[in-house]
Amino acid sequence: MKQVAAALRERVASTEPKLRAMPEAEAAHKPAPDRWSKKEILGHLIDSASNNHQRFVRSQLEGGLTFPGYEQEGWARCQHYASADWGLLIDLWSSYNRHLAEVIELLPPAATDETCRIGSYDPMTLAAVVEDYVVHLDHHLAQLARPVPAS
Ligand code: NI
Repeated sequence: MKQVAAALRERVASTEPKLRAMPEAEAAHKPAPDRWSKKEILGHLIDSASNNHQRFVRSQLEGGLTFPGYEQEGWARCQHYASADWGLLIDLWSSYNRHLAEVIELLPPAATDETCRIGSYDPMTLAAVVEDYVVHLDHHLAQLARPVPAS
């Protein structure tokens, strides 16, 4: 888990300055009416952080838990990420992930073997949930790094 924590810290350290340098207009640009802007993608990553935070903490206190999935479009819509303040989203995403890196680094080995059932997915160990968290993060960080076409 130490390596995953280090990888997560590295993602925040390398991404945060790029997000801060991105103009609000680029962050708010929707490539199509039914596609997410960069604000909405970063908001989705905050939702991923908050849902996984619950899994990382609760699985240490009580094993073998069942967690709800989260309906990503609804979460983004309810929280109005499309019109959220870009700086606030960056602050929240960066701080949340710095904290999650601490939580991950300090996970007791016994907890990482606990089984998590999430939504309709097959049961997986907490260690696999933690690893998937960073894989999912990388998928969306690649989207955030893509340039917005000039309009
Ligand atoms: Ni996603």
